[in-house]
Amino acid sequence: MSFRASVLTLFPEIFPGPLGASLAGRALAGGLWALEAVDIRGFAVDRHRSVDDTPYGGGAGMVMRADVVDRAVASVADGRTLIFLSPRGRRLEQRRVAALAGEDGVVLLAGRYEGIDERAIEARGFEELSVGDYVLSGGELAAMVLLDAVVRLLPGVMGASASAEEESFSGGLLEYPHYTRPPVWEGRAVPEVLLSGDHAAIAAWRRAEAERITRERRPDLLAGTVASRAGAP
Ligand code: 4GY
Repeated sequence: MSFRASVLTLFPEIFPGPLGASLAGRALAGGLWALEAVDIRGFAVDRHRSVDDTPYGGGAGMVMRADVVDRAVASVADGRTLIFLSPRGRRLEQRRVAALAGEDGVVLLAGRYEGIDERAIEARGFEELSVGDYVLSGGELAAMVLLDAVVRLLPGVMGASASAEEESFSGGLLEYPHYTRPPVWEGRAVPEVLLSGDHAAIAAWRRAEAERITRERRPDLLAGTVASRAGAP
Protein backbone atom coordinates (compact mmCIF):
# COMPACT_ATOMS: atom_id res chain seq x y z
CA MET A 1 0.00 0.00 0.00
CA SER A 2 1.29 3.42 -0.91
CA PHE A 3 1.49 6.54 1.27
CA ARG A 4 -1.92 8.22 1.66
CA ALA A 5 -2.31 11.91 2.51
CA SER A 6 -5.67 13.44 3.46
CA VAL A 7 -5.78 17.21 3.83
CA LEU A 8 -8.74 18.75 5.65
CA THR A 9 -9.28 22.27 4.34
CA LEU A 10 -11.84 24.95 3.55
CA PHE A 11 -10.08 25.40 0.17
CA PRO A 12 -9.82 21.91 -1.39
CA GLU A 13 -9.56 23.50 -4.88
CA ILE A 14 -5.98 24.65 -4.21
CA PHE A 15 -4.83 20.98 -4.16
CA PRO A 16 -2.79 19.34 -5.64
CA GLY A 17 -1.33 22.73 -6.73
CA PRO A 18 2.46 22.37 -6.95
CA LEU A 19 2.20 18.76 -5.72
CA GLY A 20 0.72 17.94 -9.12
CA ALA A 21 3.91 18.97 -10.96
CA SER A 22 7.41 17.62 -11.41
CA LEU A 23 8.70 14.88 -9.06
CA ALA A 24 5.72 14.80 -6.66
CA GLY A 25 3.24 15.07 -9.53
CA ARG A 26 4.80 12.19 -11.48
CA ALA A 27 4.81 10.07 -8.30
CA LEU A 28 1.15 10.99 -7.69
CA ALA A 29 0.18 10.06 -11.27
CA GLY A 30 2.23 6.87 -10.93
CA GLY A 31 0.39 5.77 -7.78
CA LEU A 32 3.46 6.02 -5.50
CA TRP A 33 1.30 8.13 -3.19
CA ALA A 34 -2.31 9.33 -3.00
CA LEU A 35 -3.70 12.75 -2.10
CA GLU A 36 -7.25 13.53 -1.02
CA ALA A 37 -8.40 17.09 -0.21
CA VAL A 38 -11.44 16.95 2.08
CA ASP A 39 -13.72 20.00 2.18
CA ILE A 40 -14.43 20.81 5.83
CA ARG A 41 -17.51 22.76 4.73
CA GLY A 42 -19.07 19.46 3.69
CA PHE A 43 -19.44 18.68 7.40
CA ALA A 44 -21.38 21.83 8.33
CA VAL A 45 -24.99 21.06 9.25
CA ASP A 46 -26.89 24.33 9.58
CA ARG A 47 -28.84 26.14 6.88
CA HIS A 48 -25.90 28.44 6.11
CA ARG A 49 -23.28 25.65 6.17
CA SER A 50 -21.33 27.58 8.85
CA VAL A 51 -17.84 26.42 9.64
CA ASP A 52 -16.79 29.30 11.89
CA ASP A 53 -18.13 31.51 14.66
CA THR A 54 -17.08 34.49 16.79
CA PRO A 55 -14.45 33.87 19.50
CA TYR A 56 -15.57 33.39 23.12
CA GLY A 57 -13.96 36.16 25.15
CA GLY A 58 -14.19 38.56 22.24
CA GLY A 59 -11.57 39.78 19.83
CA ALA A 60 -11.11 40.05 16.11
CA GLY A 61 -11.89 37.45 13.47
CA MET A 62 -13.57 34.08 13.46
CA VAL A 63 -12.71 30.66 14.87
CA MET A 64 -13.33 27.34 13.11
CA ARG A 65 -15.94 25.29 14.99
CA ALA A 66 -14.73 22.15 16.82
CA ASP A 67 -17.84 20.11 15.93
CA VAL A 68 -17.57 20.76 12.18
CA VAL A 69 -13.80 20.18 12.09
CA ASP A 70 -14.10 16.98 14.13
CA ARG A 71 -16.72 15.47 11.80
CA ALA A 72 -14.30 16.08 8.93
CA VAL A 73 -11.50 14.40 10.91
CA ALA A 74 -13.77 11.45 11.79
CA SER A 75 -14.58 10.95 8.11
CA VAL A 76 -10.94 10.08 7.31
CA ALA A 77 -9.32 9.03 10.62
CA ASP A 78 -8.12 5.44 10.33
CA GLY A 79 -5.05 5.30 12.60
CA ARG A 80 -2.82 7.53 10.48
CA THR A 81 -0.82 10.25 12.27
CA LEU A 82 -2.90 13.41 12.74
CA ILE A 83 -1.03 16.67 12.16
CA PHE A 84 -2.23 20.25 12.63
CA LEU A 85 -0.07 22.83 10.81
CA SER A 86 0.49 25.91 12.93
CA PRO A 87 3.24 28.40 13.82
CA ARG A 88 2.66 27.22 17.40
CA GLY A 89 3.87 23.72 16.54
CA ARG A 90 7.27 22.10 16.87
CA ARG A 91 9.48 23.12 13.96
CA LEU A 92 9.39 20.55 11.14
CA GLU A 93 12.82 19.01 10.60
CA GLN A 94 14.23 16.49 8.12
CA ARG A 95 14.30 13.72 10.75
CA ARG A 96 10.51 14.04 11.32
CA VAL A 97 9.97 14.21 7.55
CA ALA A 98 11.94 10.96 7.11
CA ALA A 99 9.97 9.24 9.90
CA LEU A 100 6.65 10.30 8.31
CA ALA A 101 7.82 8.90 4.96
CA GLY A 102 8.03 5.51 6.70
CA GLU A 103 4.36 5.61 7.80
CA ASP A 104 1.21 4.56 5.84
CA GLY A 105 0.19 8.19 5.46
CA VAL A 106 -0.93 11.31 7.31
CA VAL A 107 -4.06 13.34 7.98
CA LEU A 108 -3.21 17.05 7.76
CA LEU A 109 -5.50 19.70 9.22
CA ALA A 110 -5.20 23.15 7.62
CA GLY A 111 -6.74 26.05 9.52
CA ARG A 112 -7.96 29.45 8.31
CA TYR A 113 -9.17 32.68 9.97
CA GLU A 114 -7.93 33.17 13.57
CA GLY A 115 -7.55 29.43 14.05
CA ILE A 116 -9.40 26.31 15.16
CA ASP A 117 -11.31 25.77 18.43
CA GLU A 118 -8.62 24.29 20.70
CA ARG A 119 -10.89 21.40 21.75
CA ALA A 120 -10.81 19.88 18.25
CA ILE A 121 -6.98 19.76 18.37
CA GLU A 122 -6.88 18.44 21.94
CA ALA A 123 -9.64 15.82 21.64
CA ARG A 124 -7.77 13.68 19.10
CA GLY A 125 -4.25 14.56 20.23
CA PHE A 126 -3.15 16.20 17.00
CA GLU A 127 0.61 16.59 16.63
CA GLU A 128 1.26 20.29 15.97
CA LEU A 129 4.01 21.14 13.46
CA SER A 130 5.29 24.45 12.07
CA VAL A 131 7.10 24.92 8.78
CA GLY A 132 8.78 28.11 10.03
CA ASP A 133 8.52 31.15 12.25
CA TYR A 134 6.21 33.30 10.14
CA VAL A 135 2.44 33.49 9.80
CA LEU A 136 0.64 32.25 6.69
CA SER A 137 -2.99 33.04 5.94
CA GLY A 138 -3.88 29.35 6.17
CA GLY A 139 -2.35 25.95 6.81
CA GLU A 140 -2.66 24.74 3.20
CA LEU A 141 0.74 25.95 2.00
CA ALA A 142 2.35 24.50 5.12
CA ALA A 143 0.63 21.14 4.40
CA MET A 144 2.03 21.26 0.85
CA VAL A 145 5.53 21.99 2.17
CA LEU A 146 5.33 18.99 4.51
CA LEU A 147 4.00 16.68 1.78
CA ASP A 148 6.60 17.81 -0.76
CA ALA A 149 9.39 17.04 1.70
CA VAL A 150 7.89 13.62 2.58
CA VAL A 151 6.99 12.49 -0.95
CA ARG A 152 10.52 12.90 -2.35
CA LEU A 153 11.68 10.35 0.24
CA LEU A 154 9.11 7.67 -0.67
CA PRO A 155 10.53 4.53 -2.27
CA GLY A 156 10.73 4.87 -6.05
CA VAL A 157 10.12 8.64 -6.16
CA MET A 158 13.76 9.64 -6.59
CA GLY A 159 16.55 7.58 -8.08
CA ALA A 160 18.76 5.57 -5.72
CA SER A 161 21.58 8.10 -6.30
CA ALA A 162 19.42 11.00 -5.22
CA SER A 163 18.31 9.16 -2.06
CA ALA A 164 21.95 8.67 -1.13
CA GLU A 165 22.52 12.37 -1.78
CA GLU A 166 19.86 13.05 0.82
CA GLU A 167 22.45 12.03 3.42
CA SER A 168 23.89 15.49 2.80
CA PHE A 169 21.23 17.20 4.89
CA SER A 170 20.39 14.17 7.01
CA GLY A 171 24.12 14.02 7.76
CA GLY A 172 23.73 17.54 9.13
CA LEU A 173 25.61 19.52 6.45
CA LEU A 174 24.39 22.04 3.88
CA GLU A 175 24.91 21.30 0.19
CA TYR A 176 28.22 21.97 -1.58
CA PRO A 177 28.06 24.34 -4.62
CA HIS A 178 26.94 22.95 -7.99
CA TYR A 179 28.18 23.85 -11.48
CA THR A 180 27.39 22.92 -15.07
CA ARG A 181 28.39 24.19 -18.55
CA PRO A 182 29.75 26.54 -19.74
CA PRO A 183 33.15 26.10 -17.96
CA VAL A 184 33.62 29.89 -17.90
CA TRP A 185 30.62 32.20 -17.63
CA GLU A 186 30.96 36.02 -17.48
CA GLY A 187 34.57 35.59 -16.40
CA ARG A 188 33.70 33.10 -13.64
CA ALA A 189 35.43 29.72 -13.99
CA VAL A 190 34.19 26.42 -12.58
CA PRO A 191 36.55 25.23 -9.79
CA GLU A 192 39.43 23.37 -11.51
CA VAL A 193 39.10 20.19 -9.41
CA LEU A 194 35.61 19.50 -10.80
CA LEU A 195 37.08 19.23 -14.33
CA SER A 196 39.98 17.02 -13.19
CA GLY A 197 38.26 13.64 -13.36
CA ASP A 198 39.88 12.80 -9.98
CA HIS A 199 36.86 11.39 -8.13
CA ALA A 200 38.57 11.19 -4.74
CA ALA A 201 39.73 14.81 -5.00
CA ILE A 202 36.24 15.89 -6.08
CA ALA A 203 34.63 14.10 -3.12
CA ALA A 204 37.13 15.71 -0.71
CA TRP A 205 36.55 19.19 -2.19
CA ARG A 206 32.78 18.81 -1.96
CA ARG A 207 32.95 17.70 1.67
CA ALA A 208 35.26 20.60 2.57
CA GLU A 209 32.95 23.09 0.82
CA ALA A 210 29.87 21.62 2.54
CA GLU A 211 31.63 22.01 5.90
CA ARG A 212 32.77 25.57 5.12
CA ILE A 213 29.30 26.69 4.02
CA THR A 214 27.68 25.02 7.03
CA ARG A 215 30.22 26.67 9.41
CA GLU A 216 29.63 30.09 7.80
CA ARG A 217 25.83 29.97 7.52
CA ARG A 218 24.50 27.47 10.04
CA PRO A 219 27.06 26.72 12.76
CA ASP A 220 24.15 25.41 14.86
CA LEU A 221 23.95 22.39 12.50
CA LEU A 222 27.60 21.50 13.17
CA ALA A 223 27.27 21.94 16.93
CA GLY A 224 24.22 19.68 17.11
CA THR A 225 20.77 21.15 17.65
CA VAL A 226 20.39 24.24 19.81
CA ALA A 227 17.84 22.34 21.87
CA SER A 228 20.09 19.31 22.44
CA ARG A 229 22.92 21.55 23.62
CA ALA A 230 20.84 23.81 25.85
CA GLY A 231 22.11 23.34 29.37
CA ALA A 232 24.76 20.85 28.24
CA PRO A 233 27.98 20.87 30.30
N1 4GY B 1 4.11 28.82 9.89
N2 4GY B 1 3.66 26.51 9.88
C1 4GY B 1 1.89 27.75 9.64
C2 4GY B 1 1.02 28.93 9.53
C3 4GY B 1 -1.27 29.79 9.53
C4 4GY B 1 -3.95 28.21 11.72
C5 4GY B 1 -4.93 30.06 10.38
C6 4GY B 1 3.29 27.79 9.80
O1 4GY B 1 2.59 25.74 9.78
N3 4GY B 1 1.50 26.49 9.64
O2 4GY B 1 1.49 30.04 9.49
N4 4GY B 1 -0.30 28.70 9.53
C7 4GY B 1 -2.62 29.33 9.96
C8 4GY B 1 -2.59 28.64 11.32
C9 4GY B 1 -4.94 29.34 11.68
C10 4GY B 1 -3.56 30.51 9.99
